[in-house]
Amino acid sequence: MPYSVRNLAYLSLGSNIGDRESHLVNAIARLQACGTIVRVSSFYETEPVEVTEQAWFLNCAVAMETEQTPSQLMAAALKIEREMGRHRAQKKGPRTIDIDILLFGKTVLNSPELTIPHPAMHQRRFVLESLAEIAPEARHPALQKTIRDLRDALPPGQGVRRINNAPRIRTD
Ligand code: PH2
Ligand code: MG
Ligand code: MG
Repeated sequence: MPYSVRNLAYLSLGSNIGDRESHLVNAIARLQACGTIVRVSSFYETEPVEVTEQAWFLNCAVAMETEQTPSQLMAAALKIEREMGRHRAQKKGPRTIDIDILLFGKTVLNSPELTIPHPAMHQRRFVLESLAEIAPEARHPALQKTIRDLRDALPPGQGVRRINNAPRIRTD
């Protein structure tokens, strides 16, 4: 059998166009082709950050075990985005679905195509609240802090509201 490595990756998913909830559910279903989804956070209604003149997002965090490399997983995520009709009109602007790799095991990677950990994750409440729900003790391998500590260190601001009646996604 060929040698393979299984890694635990954390992803952030977001949508602010159309049926946002369906888009998150649909993207999670498609990601199952890339490995095993082990946890999905609640869905969060979140204030847009960085490009603020756009609709509020629905965001969630996903934990998955995968034998793919970071660049294979990123390519698969971009393909899912395209298949789900994402058009890249404006950087950080409105989108049907965005799938970002936050953490990939203990990997620290800075290539022109891909930066891991995600370069903005420690500044974004929508990322840290959803990720802290499923992995509070996970460690940012460059900053050497847990997700809970990064979340607690955020300055006030960036509205994030957990949705109570979001779909329960089975991971068993
Ligand atoms: N994604 C961005 C920029 N700003 N804001 C929220 N609330 N949620 C996002 O997913 C988001 C954002 C760039 O990918
Ligand atoms: Mg993004
Ligand atoms: Mg992205």
